Amino acid sequence: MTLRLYYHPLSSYCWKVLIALYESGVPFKPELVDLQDAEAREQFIRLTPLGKFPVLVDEEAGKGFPESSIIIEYLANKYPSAAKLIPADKSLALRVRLSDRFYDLHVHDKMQRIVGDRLRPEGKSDAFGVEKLRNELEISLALVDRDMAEGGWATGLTFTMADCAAAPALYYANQVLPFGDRHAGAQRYLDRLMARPSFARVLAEAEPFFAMFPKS
Ligand SMILES: N[C@@H](CCC(=O)N[C@@H](CS)C(=O)NCC(=O)O)C(=O)O
Repeated sequence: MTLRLYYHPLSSYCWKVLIALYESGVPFKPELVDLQDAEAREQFIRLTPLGKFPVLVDEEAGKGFPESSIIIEYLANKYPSAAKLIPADKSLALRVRLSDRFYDLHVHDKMQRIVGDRLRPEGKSDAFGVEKLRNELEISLALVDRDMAEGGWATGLTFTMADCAAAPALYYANQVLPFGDRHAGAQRYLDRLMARPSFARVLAEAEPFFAMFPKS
C-alpha cells in the first residue's frame, strides 16, 4: 500500500477525492486527521503548511499533493482504472475540467463560505456577505438545473472528475440552501449522485460525524 489519503470524513473536498478512489478501486490507506487535536494538527501542518484537506501521499513515488483536482488528475494519469475520470479526448477533457472548476468555484466555494460563517465566534458573523453568497449560489444552482435538465452526468453519459466535484458541492449546498423546490433538474442530478455506489459509500462513512455539521 503506497497511497495515503490524509482526510476528514466530513470534509467536502475530501469527499471529492474519495469518490474518485472508490470509482476506480485504487487501494489507499485513509489517514483521518483530527484538526481539533493540537498534536495531529501540528503534524499535518508539517506535511502541508496551508493545512488544507485532502492531501495524497504516494510513498513509493516520493510525492505528495494537496488540491482535490490535482490529486484526481494524478490518479487518472497513474492508474488505468482511474483514467476514465478524465477523458482521453482533449476537448472532452477540457469540458470536464471546466465543469470541475465550475463546481469548485461557483458552488462548492460559496457553500463552504456560508458554512464557514456559521463557525465564526459570536458577534463576528457577516450577514451581508452570507446574503451575497446565497444569491451567487442560487445563480449557480439555476445553471446546474438548466444543464442537468436532460439527465446524465455533468459532461454527458460517463461519470468523470466533474461528477466527483459536483457530488459534495451539491450535497452540502442543499443543506445550506435547499433547492429541490426551485431546481428539480439539479435535485434529480443530486439524487443520481447520491445513488451512485461510490458517493453512497462516502455518505455512509460520514454519517457518524454528521452531528458535527453546523446546521445554522
Ligand atoms: N482547493 C482545495 C480546497 C481544500 C479545502 O478547502 N479543504 C477544507 C476542507 S473541505 C479544509 O481543509 N479546511 C480546514 C481548514 O481550513 O482549517 C481542494 O480542492 O482540495
